Amino acid sequence: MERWDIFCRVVDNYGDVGVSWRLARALAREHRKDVRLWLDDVAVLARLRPELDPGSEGQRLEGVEVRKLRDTFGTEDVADVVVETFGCDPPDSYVQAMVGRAPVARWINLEYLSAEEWVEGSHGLPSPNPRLPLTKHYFFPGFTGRTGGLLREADLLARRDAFQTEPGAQAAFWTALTGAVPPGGALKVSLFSYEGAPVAPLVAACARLPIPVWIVAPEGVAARLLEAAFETGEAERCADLEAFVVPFLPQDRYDELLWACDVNFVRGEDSFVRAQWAARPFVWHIYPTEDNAHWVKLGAFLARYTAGLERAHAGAVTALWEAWNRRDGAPSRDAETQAFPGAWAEFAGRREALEAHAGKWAAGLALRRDLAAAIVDFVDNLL
Ligand code: TRH
Repeated sequence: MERWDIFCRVVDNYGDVGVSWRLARALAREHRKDVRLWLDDVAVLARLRPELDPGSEGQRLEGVEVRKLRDTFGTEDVADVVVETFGCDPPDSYVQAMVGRAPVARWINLEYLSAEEWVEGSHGLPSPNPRLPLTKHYFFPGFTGRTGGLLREADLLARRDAFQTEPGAQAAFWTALTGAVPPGGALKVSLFSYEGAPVAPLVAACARLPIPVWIVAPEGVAARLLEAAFETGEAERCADLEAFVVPFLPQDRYDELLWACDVNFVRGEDSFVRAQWAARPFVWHIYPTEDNAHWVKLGAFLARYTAGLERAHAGAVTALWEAWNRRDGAPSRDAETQAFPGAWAEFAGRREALEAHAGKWAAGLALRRDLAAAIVDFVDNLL
């Protein structure tokens, strides 16, 4: 069995680990690789996979050997394929040990996801190590055939379709999650965001819709913003508006929340991709970067995502995404409060067309090879 070592150092939040775990599991489960996932902070993965012991130095889950990162490695430790995620660099002693290994290990850097054009030109490029006789190859996820594609488990879309076409499965999910089943015709909204998201204006705008609305936020930033919206009186509970803060979900159950809702507010990288596979309208809170480069990333994805949409629908998506990411530069609270309801009402009012588009978008992406298959193929061709 080919040995793969995947290294991940937690920057912050959950996405680095969320993506690394998905890749490790797919390689073990679908490509029969002998995979070790080296994490500097196992506790973060244990949040997504509560079966894991956060304090363990080594444990197995779904065919993956989850290891706490250490400093010392020898040549015999070096795998056939080494994947560093998001440029995290394996430990120095591991890189040194790679020099002595024959045949030389194939070394991949799995980069962050972006819809920007330049990614296609950079995907697969070699980068010789400046000091050692080693070469690392850059592997970029993406939305086109000239990138590494997106993580997508082999059974994901079949499980999604079974859930979304089976009212009993949805009722069971809602009952287990909230103790109740949403009223017929209710608009179900999931919330996962960074600080600064205009959650209070969203809740106030939901209360103005002529239909029942259920808002569900797993514990974290969005849940705190949701509770604050009511505590500050910016939003009032009313007969047709239910808001639930639920425990942070195991990663595979979070997919079910995305499948069960009508609109999903997601963030970062992994939930952003999972919302696309859910084939439901979604709003992306992009990870803000100091240099404001995230606006370019947001615009690049919106351009691809809205290309197939009627202009009016595309405008509604763009307006809500920009308001959610405060493109208008965090206007004064009253301006934002006025602007938001309009953007939300426009978006919510076009839900049927946007859901059809979301289904087409997911189906289009699913025509491409998934990222795990692509990375296996890529390293096989390096031999
Ligand atoms: O947590 P994030 O903000 O992670 C971010 C991104 O990865 C970003 O690219 C990176 O630069 C930054 O970290 C450092 O968002 P993301 O990527 O969606 O990861 C969240 C993970 O948590 C994802 O795998 C889904 C999972 N999740 C659950 O398992 N249960 C839950 O209840 C929720 C809300 C999320």
